[in-house]
Amino acid sequence: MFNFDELTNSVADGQVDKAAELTQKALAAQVPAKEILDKGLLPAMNLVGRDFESGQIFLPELLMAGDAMKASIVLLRPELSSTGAAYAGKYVIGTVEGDLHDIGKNIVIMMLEGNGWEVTDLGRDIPPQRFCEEIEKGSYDILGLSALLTFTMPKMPETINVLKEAGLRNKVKVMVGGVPLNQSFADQIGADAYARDAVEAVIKAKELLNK
Ligand code: B1M
Repeated sequence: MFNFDELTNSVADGQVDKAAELTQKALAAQVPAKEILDKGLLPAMNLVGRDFESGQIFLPELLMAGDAMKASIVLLRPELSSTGAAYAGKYVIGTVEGDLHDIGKNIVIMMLEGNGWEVTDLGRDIPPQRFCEEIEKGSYDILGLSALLTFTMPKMPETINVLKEAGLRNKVKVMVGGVPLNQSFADQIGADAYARDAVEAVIKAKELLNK
């Protein structure tokens, strides 16, 4: 039996090398990547999020935990994004302006790729105009916007407005996601879909194409 707690603690403690080593160990023991993510890695982010909020840890610790998370997730990528799935469509995604959180977005990308989507990742801290330029020049089915901070959420309606002003809103479906969001926010800003997590992002993306 693989010890998920040890992996969780190594990520939460920001031990980059140990976290990567334990992730390798889990993969070598044939633990499915999705299980490593759900049982070993994601709980670490909840742990540090809680400790940060209660003032038990500070930004440097948060940063180190984020680095350990990324070092582990990258090892899961080959399995999560390997695809036997048929081509699904073109998806462009980014984290909105002012927001540096990209771990969740990167997981969404891997799951989409694993389900046949061709994904362009614009990265993080992406201004509305940059999203707009990309939609103008590409032929994307879906634009995905991620935000993890309550104070960057307003960049989502701003991006949708910039698309409208450029006459591009009908060219692409807009999906939004990130921990502070919910369906009613998505409805309020005129997004076409809201996804709670990466698994739901895949389901909603498919639904959007069928609409
Ligand atoms: Co920050 N941070 N952080 N942080 N951080 C949060 C979000 C916070 C909730 C922590 C807390 O206080 N409990 C809090 C936000 C509070 C709020 O806004 N109300 C917070 C804060 C305050 C901050 C700073 C402001 C701290 C400071 O400077 N004083 C600062 C802001 C910097 C900035 O962005 N401008 C900051 C910085 C950072 C780090 C850079 C150190 C680091 C991020 C590293 C990185 O991403 N490269 C970090 C981290 C790691 C976190 C927590 C601990 C973990 C986030 C994470 O990766 N979760 C987080 C607390 C928490 O969430 N529990 C916290 C795991 C990830 C897999 O989940 O991102 O939710 P998540 O993604 C999910 C879903 O949300 C969804 O699917 C994903 C996978 O299932 N999803 C989508 C996401 N995007 C989607 C898009 C979709 C669909 C679904 O479609 C397009």
